[in-house]
Amino acid sequence: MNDQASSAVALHRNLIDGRDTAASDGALLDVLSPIDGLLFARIASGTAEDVDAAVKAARAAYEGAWSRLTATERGRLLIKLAAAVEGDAETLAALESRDNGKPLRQSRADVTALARYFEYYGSAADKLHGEVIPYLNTHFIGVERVPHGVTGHIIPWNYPMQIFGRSVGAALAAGNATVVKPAEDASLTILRVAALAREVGFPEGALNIVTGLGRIAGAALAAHPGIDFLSFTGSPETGTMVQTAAAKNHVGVTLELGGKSAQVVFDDADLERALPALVNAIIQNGGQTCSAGSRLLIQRGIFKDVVDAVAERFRALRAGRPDREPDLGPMINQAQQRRVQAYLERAKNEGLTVAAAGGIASDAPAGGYYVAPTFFAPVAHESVLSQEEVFGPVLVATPFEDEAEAVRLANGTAYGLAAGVWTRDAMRSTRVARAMRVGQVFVNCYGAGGGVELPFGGFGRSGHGREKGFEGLVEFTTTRTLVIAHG
Ligand code: TXE
Repeated sequence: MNDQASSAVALHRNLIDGRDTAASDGALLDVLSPIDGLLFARIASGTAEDVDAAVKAARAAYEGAWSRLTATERGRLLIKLAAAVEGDAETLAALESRDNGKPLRQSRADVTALARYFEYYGSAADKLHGEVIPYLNTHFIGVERVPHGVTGHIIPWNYPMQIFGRSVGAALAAGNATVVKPAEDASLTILRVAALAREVGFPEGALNIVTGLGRIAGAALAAHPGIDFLSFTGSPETGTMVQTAAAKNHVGVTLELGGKSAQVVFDDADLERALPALVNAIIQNGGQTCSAGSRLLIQRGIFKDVVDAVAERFRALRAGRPDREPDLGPMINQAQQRRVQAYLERAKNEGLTVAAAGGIASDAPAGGYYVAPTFFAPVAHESVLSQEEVFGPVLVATPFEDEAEAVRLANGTAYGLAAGVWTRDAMRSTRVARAMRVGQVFVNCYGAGGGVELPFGGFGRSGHGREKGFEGLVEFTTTRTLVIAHG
């Protein structure tokens, strides 16, 4: 494994060309645990030189050992990696909770999803067919699906394992060689999984990991002329920089940039079923989820009742340390904690009504980055809290009169990632679901537990391109058309 337990503070190095490698200038970044704010590991602060070495290693693999494998052999390696991840599940989950702060049950769910991604894409690798096109009788036209070449993957900190699985798993299955830049706040599980990949026999250079700062290692990867395709999940601002860098090299990019997703609750909804899902959709992972259900749109006749019921649940919520199975853990870092607190302050200064707030567990360490979950109602659709992604445990509720207004409000932000529709009226549920300008709509449910098989991605400020499911595999390919004259 890639960690040297020389002292309490483990050192983790990059994986380049199959070897553990220090940053070219030897620089390290401190890794603080969000649970208590204490230093517990150090990672390499990757440089442009390291990124260049990783891209060259990936190119060599792409032109060498990696490309010599058949699709079936690539798939088998991914399936072996899925088994290795499952075998290492408890260690990975504990490491993720320490590094990221998420409750252990969420870390375990992330490990399961990661293994499923490798299994799903591994078993799909040799089913990625091309097609034959009817043309002149004198010609045979074949269209084959081919990998882009060397792909770059910039991963955020909120679901490191899941996002690594959906992006890198698909890219490898399609035959690309990969260079990955994990988030500086959550690199450790990705490094460990990469070490497992080496153990199960991935050829050197097929999977390279360069940790470090976004503005240095991330920017170098996005701009590297040796990269043939990029996958980015993170903030819209950084997404713009990544897409600009990709444009300069004329390569494609998928962007997954978060959301401000609405849950629309009609007055005939099954509230017993809806209420836990309405709360969980914003509390899961401390609200640091791109598809978090951060806005409730509630039909006016039941507005007060639903707000009261959600408020009651909110008051019982506790943020706490991951090993105590709290409702939510800490925010990822101090900057994110302050960002959420600033939104809360601003909302209060603007006179928004706090319908309910949860608390911070009494045994949560003082140095951790905890935030009490807060529910505001009623909140105007135009307010900052209704329009901007907070990425924390902050929920707003807005009343609506009728179906047309519900659709207008649900689609009324710059984002378009996910939506929920709660009604017993089957015709209406389908009509409203199909009017949502988002990549995924949930009817009488919310969230898909990873949703490995289900295409996912956004409209507008949520980004473009699709990940997960077979669509996500196709994104990591392009085509080559063969025009063969035979008569
Ligand atoms: O994101 P960044 P941050 C949103 C969420 C959050 C906000 C800020 O609203 O509050 O973004 O989070 C790398 N070139 N999401 O600052 O900067 C960085 O190292 C290339 C939504 O953490 O976008 C990390 O690996 N890469 C979201 C990744 O980009 C750069 C998940 C994401 O970091 C870079 C996370 C650069 N110049 C945050 N600068 C979602 N869609 O789920 C940084 N990076």
